[in-house]
Amino acid sequence: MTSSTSHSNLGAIDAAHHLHPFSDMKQLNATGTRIITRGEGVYIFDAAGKKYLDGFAGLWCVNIGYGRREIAEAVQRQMNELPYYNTFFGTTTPPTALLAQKITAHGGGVLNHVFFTNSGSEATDTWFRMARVYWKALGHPTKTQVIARRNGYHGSTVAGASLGGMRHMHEQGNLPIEGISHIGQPYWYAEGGDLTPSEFGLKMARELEAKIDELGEENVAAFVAEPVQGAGGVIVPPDSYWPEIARICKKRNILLVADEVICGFGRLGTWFGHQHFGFVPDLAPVAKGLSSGYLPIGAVLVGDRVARVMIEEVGDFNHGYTYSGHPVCAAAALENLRIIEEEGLVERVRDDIGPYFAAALKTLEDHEVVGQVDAVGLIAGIQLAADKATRRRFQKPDDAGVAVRNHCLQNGLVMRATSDRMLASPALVISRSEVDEMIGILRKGLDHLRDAGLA
Ligand code: PXG
Repeated sequence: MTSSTSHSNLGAIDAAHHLHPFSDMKQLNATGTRIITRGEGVYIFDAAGKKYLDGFAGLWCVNIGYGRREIAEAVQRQMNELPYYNTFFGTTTPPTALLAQKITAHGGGVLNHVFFTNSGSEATDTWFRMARVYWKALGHPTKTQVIARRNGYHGSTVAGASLGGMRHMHEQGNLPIEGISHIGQPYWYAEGGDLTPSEFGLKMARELEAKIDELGEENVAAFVAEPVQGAGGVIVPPDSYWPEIARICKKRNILLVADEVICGFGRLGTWFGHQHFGFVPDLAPVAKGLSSGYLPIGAVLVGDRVARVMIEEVGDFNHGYTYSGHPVCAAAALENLRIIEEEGLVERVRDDIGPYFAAALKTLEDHEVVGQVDAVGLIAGIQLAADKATRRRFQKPDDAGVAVRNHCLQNGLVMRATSDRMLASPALVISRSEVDEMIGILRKGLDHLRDAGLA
């Protein structure tokens, strides 16, 4: 399937038969699908041979970059040895057991167990049930409510889309389901008004306490949030936010769930995002960077407090997926984590390429249409602004983001736009010159927006 004729056929076949996630299908059928055929390092190539710097690591997941033969070889070895066996009813497979050990070795001494899933969404559904089962086993059957955040993202299953705080998702499928409520997000630039970021961080954290009071502490099971909110626009909370959230969860005796699906496995320059912010969650769903997207696998990291109850009081958790801990996916993930460890990628993000990336992006703050750059490790949100001095946003924020995103794409850079924030999340192996290339193309996209005359 490499000739351009077969690829043009593929475009038509795809349009005729494939319903895509989060895509305007009518528009897609008119414009055609982009077919990506190859990847190497931080670059991807389309069917026409055009090269793009992937500033987004696939969908925030290809942490070790594309084209790592070691993963392909590990997968092939496992395929030949044992392509499938399950982890139900008291069995396991070697890569699955070793993967559980390797993940928990980075869990700071408290996240010592994992439950395997195939995706971040399934990890969400898993901890959601587990949190309720935990409280019931402890004799608190009314502790079932879960509090999440407006504009958060936790996946597309029914629990995931309900916990997420995206209105356009709730509108489809009569969501959220019962037992879920949302508080505000720590998005200072847009919602902080005259407060300092630090004051605003405390204010937003205290919305959690107010919500617990409203629902009654005896009815609340857990609070969930992403350490850095990803799909919602890379919203980096003020420093005051997480310590206050952790304090409230502890004082009010509710489980703290850190959704590490994007932040896990080095993205923030720590193994997990909560380590960057200095708090310890009770449960932490992961996926994406666990296998760098080479094969689908997710998990829930389970802290000692919950694990003890699940093992000693619950015993049999009636939950699991045919492919929980799939040996081939586990072999890919194991090899991925070996690469991250042996190449020191987490430390590289923390000490070298992360600070370089942040400093290089900060140079964009001199641009007329950039209000603020938020960068931690190798994740960044670039806030577009119609008037920097007053933090005034474009009247049609989505149009502003799309204008920059499309210009970047034409010029060989994949970026994502959430409304008027440009999101970057490159592979952890990106070099300094590739960061420079990325920012050069992005700057041209920003020039294009400035010259487009949007108000
Ligand atoms: N939690 C978080 C924080 C995520 O970002 C999920 C859970 C769900 O994971 P799965 O593996 O079920 O997709 C995610 C996924 C985007 C985008 O456009 C983001 C995600 C997925 C697809 C697109 O930013 N995040």
